[in-house]
Amino acid sequence: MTFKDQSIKQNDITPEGLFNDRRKFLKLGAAAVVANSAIVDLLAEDKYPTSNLMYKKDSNPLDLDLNTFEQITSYNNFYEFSTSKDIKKLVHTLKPNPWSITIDGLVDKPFQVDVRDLIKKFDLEERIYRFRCVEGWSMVVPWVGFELAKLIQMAKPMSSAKYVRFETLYDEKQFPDQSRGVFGAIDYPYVEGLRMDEAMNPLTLMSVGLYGKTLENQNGAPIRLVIPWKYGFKSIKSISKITFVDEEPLNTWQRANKREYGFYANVNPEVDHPRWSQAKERVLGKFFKQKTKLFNGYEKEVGHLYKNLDLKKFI
Ligand SMILES: Nc1nc2c(c(=O)[nH]1)N[C@H]1C(S)=C(S)[C@@H](COP(=O)(O)O)O[C@H]1N2
Ligand SMILES: [Mo]
Repeated sequence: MTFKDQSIKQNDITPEGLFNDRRKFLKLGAAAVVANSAIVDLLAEDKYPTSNLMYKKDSNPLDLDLNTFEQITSYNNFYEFSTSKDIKKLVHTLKPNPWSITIDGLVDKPFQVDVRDLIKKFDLEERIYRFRCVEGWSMVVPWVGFELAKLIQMAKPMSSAKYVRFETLYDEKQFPDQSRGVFGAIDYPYVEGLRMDEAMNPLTLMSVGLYGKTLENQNGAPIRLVIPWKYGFKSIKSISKITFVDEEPLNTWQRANKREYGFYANVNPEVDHPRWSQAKERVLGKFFKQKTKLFNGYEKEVGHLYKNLDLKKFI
């Protein structure tokens, strides 16, 4: 059994459990461990609970200052549990393993797969990205995942597929706020969407982990989207369905309040939200605000996608 298979089989064991049983972990295969510098770093520094993901490390060329694991996992938006930021204490009802995900719609190869099997099909990589919420806070996160483009290639979309629509699992037992129905904050299941070229952009990530280990429930376990140049609400959590469609999907926040939210949600310091200026942001853990950048600093990579779009109109 390869190290990768073994680590996936051991998903039921918490990373903390593995960490406490370090000798057992090391016995999984010295060669495999040595081959993975990220894991070696973690073991050497004793900094984080041991990873159960194997991935290629990001060299952090922009020299971004990472937020801590504690910060990233303790200040969250996840309305299926609560409108508060203290989601961590509520997420024990979410059971991310096993977890089935369906790929359907305008594709030649629709399929249904367990997330653990899906992960095995791709080489995972770390992506250190800025992450900016429309509420005016931001952070830098070392995500682990694979490019959405790779999954799209696997599904073989038809030429009529112009958009990709994502849905969070609907299960009132796992997500307590879903049962509040019309009295809840938003309609469920949570829905998001991307234009096909946005979905195919190499920055667009399907994330299955952060800081080297599988996602915490509060961050959208077991699989979530990460689109670093768009406001955080586009990065839909705990995905159970991905559908290829020919029309622009009506995403949850646009549906809730069309005046405040649109489909694109590109980070733009010059277009204010009715309740929040977008000119500046507070990085979690920092006292002074910093200037927000167009496309969250990823203009070089994604600016071309919006050459013919009025960014003031298409919010
Ligand atoms: N299903 C679902 N996905 C979601 C949300 C949510 O409430 N439900 N909140 C969004 C918002 S507003 C933000 S800012 C990010 C927060 O991600 P994080 O908690 O991992 O930082 O998740 C996004 N994805
Ligand atoms: Mo957000």
